[in-house]
Amino acid sequence: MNAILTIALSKGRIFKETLPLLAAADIAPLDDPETSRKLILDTSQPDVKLVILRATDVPTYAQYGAADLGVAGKDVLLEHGGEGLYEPLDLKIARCRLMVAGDPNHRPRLGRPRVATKYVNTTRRWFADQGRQVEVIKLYGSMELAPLVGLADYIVDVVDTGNTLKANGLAPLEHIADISSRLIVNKAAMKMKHARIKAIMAGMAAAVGA
Ligand code: PRT
Ligand code: MG
Repeated sequence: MNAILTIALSKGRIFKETLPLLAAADIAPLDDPETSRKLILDTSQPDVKLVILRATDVPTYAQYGAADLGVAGKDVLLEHGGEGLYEPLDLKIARCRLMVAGDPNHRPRLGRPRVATKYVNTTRRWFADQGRQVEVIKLYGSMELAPLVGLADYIVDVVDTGNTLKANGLAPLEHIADISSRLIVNKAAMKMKHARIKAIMAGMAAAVGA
């Protein structure tokens, strides 16, 4: 019997879009995380388990080896920093753009503009690299609200269709990065479980964009 191989995923769009890629590696979950309350899912391979996490926690589990593999958005990886992780495969799923957005008609306050975001590290880096002084305000969700109630002048968030911005009178202003989800691998696991991880990577890679 092989040691268990654990793959960390988040519910929602990443789970849905990763399923066909896992299928190409002969891995099918035996439960649906949207309806099951289980956080560890068995799969068609008895020695492969899926763990279902918040999207922002996926790199942390993989970094510490609590998961061998994971699927995480590049937005989440930029913010995490990627310590202890390899990022061998762009899965080209859950694509979007990381943007600075705001009300195009709003005049920023005097002094340092305020930027609300859950991506505080990436946001600090973006403005610091340009020598722009801003005050970064950490939020955990609904960033679009912040400019509407005067909490912030700008937000940094991921944008797909732009409909959420538009519905709130906001517009994309600056493009920070193109985002897609990446396969991540714990560095020690890549050595210790190399053959099995390589096989999974090959199966998923063959299905990317297919
Ligand atoms: O939702 P939860 O708080 O649990 O966590 P999460 O938002 O971090 O996870 P999830 O599952 O919503 O997103 C996982 C990953 O999907 C993100 O890390 C991104 O890499 C990627 N992704 C792709 C997106 C979007 N597209 C996206 N549109 N993540 C979030 N959104 C948001 C966007 O910010 C907006 O609020 O969806 C809303 C609709 O977007 P528009 O532009 O189409 O209106
Ligand atoms: Mg979400």
